[in-house]
Amino acid sequence: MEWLRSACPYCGVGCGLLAGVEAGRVVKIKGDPDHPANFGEVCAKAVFLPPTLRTDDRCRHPLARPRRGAPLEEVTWEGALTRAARKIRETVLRHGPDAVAVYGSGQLLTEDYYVWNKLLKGVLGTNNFDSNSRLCMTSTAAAYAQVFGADGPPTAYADIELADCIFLIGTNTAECHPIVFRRIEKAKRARPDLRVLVADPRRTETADLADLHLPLRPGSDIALLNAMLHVCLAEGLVDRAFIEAHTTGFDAVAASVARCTPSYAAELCGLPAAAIADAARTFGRARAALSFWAMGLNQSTVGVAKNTALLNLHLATGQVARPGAGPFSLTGQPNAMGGREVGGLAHLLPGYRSVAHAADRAAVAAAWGVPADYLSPRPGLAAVELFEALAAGRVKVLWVICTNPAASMPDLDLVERALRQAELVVVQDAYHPTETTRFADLVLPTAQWGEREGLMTNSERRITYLPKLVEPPGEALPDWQIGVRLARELGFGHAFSFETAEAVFEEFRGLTRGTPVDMTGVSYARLRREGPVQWPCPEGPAAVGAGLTRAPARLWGGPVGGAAFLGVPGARRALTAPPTAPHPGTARLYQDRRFATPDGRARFVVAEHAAPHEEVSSAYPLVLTTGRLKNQWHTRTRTGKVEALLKGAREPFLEVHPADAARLGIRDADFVEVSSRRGKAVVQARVTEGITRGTCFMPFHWGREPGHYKAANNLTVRAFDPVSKEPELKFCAVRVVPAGGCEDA
Ligand SMILES: Nc1nc2c(c(=O)[nH]1)N[C@H]1C(S)=C(S)[C@@H](COP(=O)(O)OP(=O)(O)OC[C@H]3O[C@@H](n4cnc5c(=O)[nH]c(N)nc54)[C@H](O)[C@@H]3O)O[C@H]1N2
Ligand SMILES: Nc1nc2c(c(=O)[nH]1)N[C@H]1C(S)=C(S)[C@@H](COP(=O)(O)OP(=O)(O)OC[C@H]3O[C@@H](n4cnc5c(=O)[nH]c(N)nc54)[C@H](O)[C@@H]3O)O[C@H]1N2
Ligand code: SF4
Ligand SMILES: [Mo]
Repeated sequence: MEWLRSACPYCGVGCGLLAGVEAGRVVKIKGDPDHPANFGEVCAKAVFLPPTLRTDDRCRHPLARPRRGAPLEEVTWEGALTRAARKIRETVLRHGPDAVAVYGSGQLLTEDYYVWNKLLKGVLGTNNFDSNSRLCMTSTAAAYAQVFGADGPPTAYADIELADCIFLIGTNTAECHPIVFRRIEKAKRARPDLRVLVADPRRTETADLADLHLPLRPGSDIALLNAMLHVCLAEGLVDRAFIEAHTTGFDAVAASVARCTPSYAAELCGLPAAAIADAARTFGRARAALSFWAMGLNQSTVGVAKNTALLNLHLATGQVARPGAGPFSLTGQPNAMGGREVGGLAHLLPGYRSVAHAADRAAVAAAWGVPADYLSPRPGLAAVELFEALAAGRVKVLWVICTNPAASMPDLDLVERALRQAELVVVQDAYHPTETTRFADLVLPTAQWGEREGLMTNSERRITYLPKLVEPPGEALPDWQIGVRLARELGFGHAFSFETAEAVFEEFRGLTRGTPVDMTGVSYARLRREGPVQWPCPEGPAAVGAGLTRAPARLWGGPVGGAAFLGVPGARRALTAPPTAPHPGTARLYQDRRFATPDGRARFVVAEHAAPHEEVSSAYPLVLTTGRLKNQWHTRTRTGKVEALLKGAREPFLEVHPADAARLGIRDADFVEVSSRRGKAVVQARVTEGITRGTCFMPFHWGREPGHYKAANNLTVRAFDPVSKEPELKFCAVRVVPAGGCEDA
């Protein structure tokens, strides 16, 4: 067996993996001891990758429906792409380019993203290229841009060992970013004075580690964070010198939190005022406070404001721009960061550029060899808008890549209507059937993890090279190659002459020069030789300064497993690099306290509490929040097929508080019917003290395929944040009653 380096295709921790390859198959996985994201640690999802790679339901050949309603039949690649190209050409001629859209995924590799983004925005002339990151990280990306002047988490995993307060808000790190969580646990064991605060309506495995758990009501985070800032102001825990020298807009924020006292917030949050004040003091007095967050903040109609409220707290207390301190968004998917870098959202262009800025469009147009006015200044349709436009008949052609919206989007009735209404639905997936391929006119088989090469960027901005380890099954192709073939079929071969993934990256990295995501110093050769690198990493010699780190080059060239620094947390090495050495990459942003805004100052942004989109009422008296389970990944196309990962996750369930259960006449393990204004689910109740009263929780891993009434997204609401357009997947109003026994579950 040969051991080869790669990285994990599941969560944004971005663990390095060693894949044991034998006779053309990946047969074993272990953690890569040399990878700075995990130092050899690995979680169960990654360990059980091998059985997911060669299942009977892998897509092996292109499939097409001769007409709507007919069964899918095997066709040639040429046949499939000719048909698709013909329909796209026809649609663009008749209805304009905005009648075509691609819906992609944070699980695509950087090269896949780049090719498809260029095809839509640079060739077809529509910005209708959005991705499932819209359901995930866009609230964070928008807040970073508002406050720091650019997207991008400023922190690094190595900060965990340097912090003395870790604030986990709206993240179930233990289940969703398990290797980061283990690192926090380890840090706490090593330094019992490290304070851990958790704000989550559920007492999760994450909350079990907390010195203080704040079981706030869903949707009340802004009140909590503003009250914490209020306490810091009242008790002199703010860093006036930092505010003065490096920020703008403080007075407006200070005024806005003046009335948000702990007792005011206590009311909204359902928390004791004293607990809020306690949390504020722990955060404000810390030498270095580090916060982590994920979907509990982002998936909200006030998702951006939840994020800016947290960033305000960091700025005001000076808990930012130094080692061990700062905000650290946990990216969900393995390459959602890469997607943001290449501009893989409907309002972005490569290199953190915006479709709305003329200079940004001009730079990209020049690189793509098209006239500057060719790129559309209008943001394309964001995920939810896209499905609404499809349902309304305004978008005719939808191309879905590496995501399963018929299970993962809110309000599945709308999604199914949209998919039926579309004139052409193409789904590019590694598996068939999925909830979404059921609606496809064309299903295109893709090479998945281990079957194609390319790059991914993890939560700490670290870029890892993933090699092709084995051949894909049947005729499956890498996602970027399908884009190139379609471009050639459409007559744009000259702009898509890429023969390798490396050639795609070479073009993209040129577009990052001088941008916040500069990776001109990164190449396939370097990543293969030296291992992963954190951007920014410009070409040319390193600027001598603080915060530069790299993995020891020798180890990456040497034999696998011989890690001299195995187990050394952080394996940091501050480099005073000789001026001729290549730039080593950047562990932390803004260490010189110059932010990416025009004046170099970070901006305070007023964030006010606002009620969620849906109010509870007598008809729908409970709040439903949704989320994840440790050993299942999203819509279960991989993890749902591994026996070892199904323990505790065979069927969906509903967590309900005992007081609510008693009132509703529900006992533990009873089947209950959960209804919202949009639909129904029928699941088993888990009566538990581990959820705040008035709230219930359902995992969203099940779509309608295993049974119509198992899908949490039958219930969820598609209202979204006005800035980030991220939908409110963490809050809708529901009614729960004992199931009558006659419902078709
Ligand atoms: N095992 C596993 N790991 C995963 C994934 C997976 O599918 N399975 N998916 C990956 C992806 S793409 C993502 S985006 C991440 C998501 O990672 P997380 O965001 O950590 O996961 P979730 O379970 O969606 O939600 C986290 C917590 O938010 C809490 N919450 C709900 N509403 C609120 C609120 O209003 N305020 C606060 N403060 N908390 C609230 C929920 O109770 C839940 O415990 O996980 C990644 N990792
Ligand atoms: N109610 C509720 N809904 C949610 C959320 C929530 O918290 N609550 N979270 C939201 C979030 S944060 C996210 S990120 C989304 C995730 O939702 P999805 O992206 O829909 O979920 P996945 O199951 O990861 O879908 C990935 C698809 O790509 C396929 N695939 C795997 N590898 C490859 C490949 O290499 N190429 C191609 N072309 N296909 C491949 C898989 O088989 C699968 O069908 O769900 C969102 N939906
Ligand atoms: S923590 Fe995330 S990246 Fe690491 S092995 Fe587990 S799923 Fe993969
Ligand atoms: Mo996500």
